[in-house]
Amino acid sequence: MDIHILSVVPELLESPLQHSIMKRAQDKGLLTVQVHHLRQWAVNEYGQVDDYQFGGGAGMVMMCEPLARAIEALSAEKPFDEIIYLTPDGERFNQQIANGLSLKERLLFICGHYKGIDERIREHFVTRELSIGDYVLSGGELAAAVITDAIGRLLPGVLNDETSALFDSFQDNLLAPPVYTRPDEFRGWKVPPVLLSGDHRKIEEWRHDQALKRTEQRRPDLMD
Ligand code: 6GU
Repeated sequence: MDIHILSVVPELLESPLQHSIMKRAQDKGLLTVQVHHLRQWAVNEYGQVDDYQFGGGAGMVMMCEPLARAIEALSAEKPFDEIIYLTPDGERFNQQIANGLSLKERLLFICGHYKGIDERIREHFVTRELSIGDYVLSGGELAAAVITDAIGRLLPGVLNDETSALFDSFQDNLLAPPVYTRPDEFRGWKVPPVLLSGDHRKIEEWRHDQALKRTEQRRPDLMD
C-alpha cells in the first residue's frame, strides 16, 4: 500500500511512522509513506498557502490553488483510491474503517491547519473526511499518523504472528482481556491460575469471559 500525506508541517510526521511496526511494514516493502510539503505548490515565492477568510473572522483558510495543484500532481503519477481530508467534523474513525482502508492500494491524506481548507476542495477533490475523536487538534498530522498506524499494522505480513491483529481490542467489538507475564507472583500479586493450567480450552473461555466483562464495565456502548 502507498500512503501519501500532504502537510504544511511535515516535521510532525517524521518520527511517529519510522519505528516499531510501521518501520517493519516499510522495511518489508509492504507499506510506503511519503509526506509532501504543501509549500511546494505555494501561490508565491513567500510560500503562501493560506489566506484570510471571506466574510471576515479570525483564522486563516488553506487556499484552493496549492491544494488543487498538489492533489493533481500526485494523482497524475497514479490515481488515488481515496482522498481523505482529516478534520474534526469528519466521520469518526474506528477499527471497521481501518479494516476497509487497509484493503486499498493508494491513499492521500490531507492535513488541515488553521481554520481548515477552502470548502471547494472538499466538494471537488475529497472523497472522504475522517476525525479521530471529539476534541480539536492543532492540525491533521497526528490524526494522519494515528490512521496510518492503524491501517499499516493490518496489512498482510506486517505483524509477526499473523493472527494477532484478529484478537486486538475492537476487532470483534470487544476490548482485549488482561494479560500477564513472568513472574507468576510479584509482591504477592498472583496471576490467575487458569492461565498457568495448560488447559487451552479453559484459557480461551476465561479470556472471552474477561473480554466480555471488561467491555460491559468500560464500554457498554459496544455491547449490542
Ligand atoms: Cl482529523 N483533525 C484535527 N485538527 N483535529 C481533530 C481531528 C482531526 N480528529 C479529532 N480532532
